[in-house]
Amino acid sequence: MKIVVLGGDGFCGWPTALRLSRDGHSVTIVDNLSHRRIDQELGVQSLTPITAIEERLAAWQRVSGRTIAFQNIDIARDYDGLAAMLAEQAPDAVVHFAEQRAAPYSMRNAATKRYTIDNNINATHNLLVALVDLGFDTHLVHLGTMGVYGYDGDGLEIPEGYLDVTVSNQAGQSLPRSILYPTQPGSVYHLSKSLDQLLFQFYARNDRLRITDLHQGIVWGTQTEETRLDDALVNRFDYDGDYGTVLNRFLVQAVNGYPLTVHGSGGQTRAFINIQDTVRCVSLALNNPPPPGDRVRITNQLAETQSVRAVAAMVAGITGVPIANVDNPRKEGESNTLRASNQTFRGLGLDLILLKDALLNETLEIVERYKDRFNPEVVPARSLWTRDNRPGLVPGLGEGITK
Ligand code: NAD
Ligand code: USQ
Repeated sequence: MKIVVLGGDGFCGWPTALRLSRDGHSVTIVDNLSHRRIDQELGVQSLTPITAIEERLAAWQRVSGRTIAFQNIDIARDYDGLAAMLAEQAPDAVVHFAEQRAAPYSMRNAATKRYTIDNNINATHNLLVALVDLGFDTHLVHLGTMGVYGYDGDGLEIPEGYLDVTVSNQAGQSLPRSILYPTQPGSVYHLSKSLDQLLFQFYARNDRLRITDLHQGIVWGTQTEETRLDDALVNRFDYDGDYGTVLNRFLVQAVNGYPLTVHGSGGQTRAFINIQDTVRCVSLALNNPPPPGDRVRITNQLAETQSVRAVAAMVAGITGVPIANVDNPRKEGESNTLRASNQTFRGLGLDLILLKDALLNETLEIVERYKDRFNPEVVPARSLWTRDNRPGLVPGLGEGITK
C-alpha cells in the first residue's frame, strides 16, 4: 500500500512508519516537527537522544535498504500544502497521529488551550476536507484516545465507540438507537479528541469516507524491533511533567532514585498498551478497512487497565524506589474502576503485551543506558487544571508544583 503517516516523527508515528516500511509499504512521513519545538519551549528533551529527521531516514535506508519520504507540512495551517501532498501521493491509506497530545500541556494556559484546539481540530478537518475534495477512497486511520469515554463506568464494560440504547417516543414506542458513547473529556486535549469524533461521524456519513478511529490507552515502552536496529533510529522517550506519561515517568524516576510521583491516592484507573502493540494494532487496522458507506469503525486499543497506585507498586517492587503521594494538579476523580472491551484486536488474533510480561525490565534497560541525560528539574507536573488548585488556595496543595 501507499501510506502517508501524519505525525510520523513522533513517539507512536516513528516506529509505526518504520514497521510499515519494513512490511513493504511505500511510506511518506508528514510532520511539522512541532513536538521538537515544544520541547525547546518547555526546556525539556527526550531521555533518548533522537536524531534529526533527515538522519533518522538516512539510517533507515542504510539498515533496511528502504526509503521513507518526508515532507515538512503544518497540516493544521497549510491546507494547500496538505492537499498538494495528498494529490501527489494518492495514498491508499493515511495514518493520522499529527495532533498536540499532552493533556497537561493543553491545560497550561490560555495560549496552549487555544493552540491544542486550533491545531488538532484544523488538522483533522483539513485532512477530511482534502480527501473529499480530491475524491479519494483513502482509508483514514486516526489515533484517538480511551480518555474520551471518561472514567465513571461504574463497572460497565466500555464498548468500542457506540452505545446501543432504547429511547421512547411520545407515543410510548421503544426505538433502538446506536449512539456515540457519551464523551466526558478530562482535559482540553481530550476534548479535542471528542470533537474529532463528530468530524469523523459527519464525513463518514456525508461523503462515505472510510474511517477507523483507534481509541488508544496510555502508551508505555520505547523501542520496537525496527528502532533497535541502529542508535540513530531510537524512539523518543518523554518523561517531563507535560509530555511524560505515567508509567514511563515512573520507570525513569525509579532508575534515578526519584520518588514516584503518584497524584493523590493513585486510585485513578487507566488503560495501557505497549508501543510494540501500538505498531501492530495500526498495521492490523490498515489491513482491515471498513467498507465505504459504513459508520466510523471505532476500535479500542488497549491491553489492560491498571490503577496508578498498582503501576507505582509494580515499579517500586522491581526497583526499590519509594512512592511519594503528591497533590494532584489535575481535576479528576480520586478513584475509579475501568473495564473496556478490546474484542476487535483480540478477535484479529492479537496477543497483547501486559505489564507483568517483564517488559518493564527491557524499558528499564534503556532508561539506565541514558541515565546521564536525566534532568530532575523537569519531572514535577506544573500544569494546574483549574484556578482552584493553585498552590496556596488549597491547604497542602502545591507540593512539588510551582506555577
Ligand atoms: P507525539 O507528539 O510524539 O507525535 C505527534 C507528532 O505530530 C509530532 O511529531 C508532531 O510534531 C506532529 N504534529 C503535531 N501537530 C502537527 C501539525 N499540525 N502538522 C504536522 N505535524 C504535526 O505524540 P504521540 O505520543 O506519538 O501521539 C500520536 C497520536 O497518538 C496523538 O494523536 C495522540 O493523541 C495519540 N495517542 C497517544 C498516546 C500516548 O500515550 N502517547 C495514547 C493514546 C493516543
Ligand atoms: N499521573 C500520576 N503521576 C504522574 C503522571 C500522571 O499519578 O507523574 C496520573 C494522572 O494524574 C492520570 C494518570 O496518571 O490520572 C494518567 O496520566 P498520563 O499523563 O499518563 O496520561 P494522560 O494524561 O491520560 O494522557 C496520555 C497521553 C494521551 C493519551 C492518553 C490515553 O499523553 O495522548 O490520549 O494517555 S488515555 O489516558 O487513555 O486517555
